[in-house]
Amino acid sequence: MLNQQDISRLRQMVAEAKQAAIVAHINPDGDAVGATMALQGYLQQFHPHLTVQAVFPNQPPAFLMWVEGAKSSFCFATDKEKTLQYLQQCDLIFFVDFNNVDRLEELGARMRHLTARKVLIDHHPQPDDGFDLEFSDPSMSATCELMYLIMDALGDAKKLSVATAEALYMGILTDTGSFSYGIQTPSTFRVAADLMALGIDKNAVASRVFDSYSEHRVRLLGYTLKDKMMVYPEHKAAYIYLSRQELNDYHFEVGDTESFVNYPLSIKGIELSAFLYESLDASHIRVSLRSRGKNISVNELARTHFKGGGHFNAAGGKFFGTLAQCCTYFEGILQTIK
Ligand SMILES: [Mn+2]
Repeated sequence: MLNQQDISRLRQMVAEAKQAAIVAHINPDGDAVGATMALQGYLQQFHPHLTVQAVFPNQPPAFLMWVEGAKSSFCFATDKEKTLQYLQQCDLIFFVDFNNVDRLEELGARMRHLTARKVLIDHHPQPDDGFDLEFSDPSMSATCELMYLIMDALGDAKKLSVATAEALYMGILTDTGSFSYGIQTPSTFRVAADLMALGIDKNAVASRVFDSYSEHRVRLLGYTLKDKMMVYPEHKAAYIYLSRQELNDYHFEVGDTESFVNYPLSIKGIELSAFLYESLDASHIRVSLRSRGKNISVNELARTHFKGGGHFNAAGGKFFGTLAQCCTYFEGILQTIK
């Protein structure tokens, strides 16, 4: 629940600031890009005294970049000096859709000494300390849902631009798998209804996000499900795994494997799914985890075994070793799950 005191403090912090940045997590997804660009659009519209800039630790996938303002966002991975220079001059920094500065990797380390006020807006459990103001609510389906409610509490929701509303809608749409999971309260549907009333083209948003894959991506999915999926009905689990070579064979681009991890869950009786794949620089294995229902917390699984975290039903982490070792390790974990 939003409390009026936090909203007043936010209003005051924005009024007092001159230069702000909005920073999302590494490998930005639809919710991260949507929340970041919506907040930027909102601040530009309602608080024009403020210079504001979206900052992504690395490049978001192309199918998210249609959102207004996204193309002029800063990308730390490709332009470190410009990004750091901008951040150094900020007196206000928003952190959206994550709650642990470690998730920014190198950018996080480079930001530690900054003295700007820090505001968290996020829906993951167990937020870190160290923020000056926290909007953290794991009952939200998406950071974009929370972001809308904050804008509403500030009294501005009815005047949002269509572009801002579409960015927010994209975040809810992607974080809930088109309104099929992660929704815990009726609030999600109320927010979606409000966004629709603002005039968004919801079919066009869905189409831009979900119908813009390359042929290579669709073939990679086919290959993965046919040849690279292990199913363990006795453990109600399945996983898929890909090497860097296989990703390269299918001309992998950022975002191509987004949502792959959800496919094994569409098998009847499977409650736990993992996607294990070699990182870009082959230094480690990226681990993406999903579960269905209330039996398995992949947040706990990721925290215990893969130096990561996330939500009860969706989380991620890392494994340091080879892909084969990671598969064996994961199979070992399955033995411990009833
Ligand atoms: Mn999210």
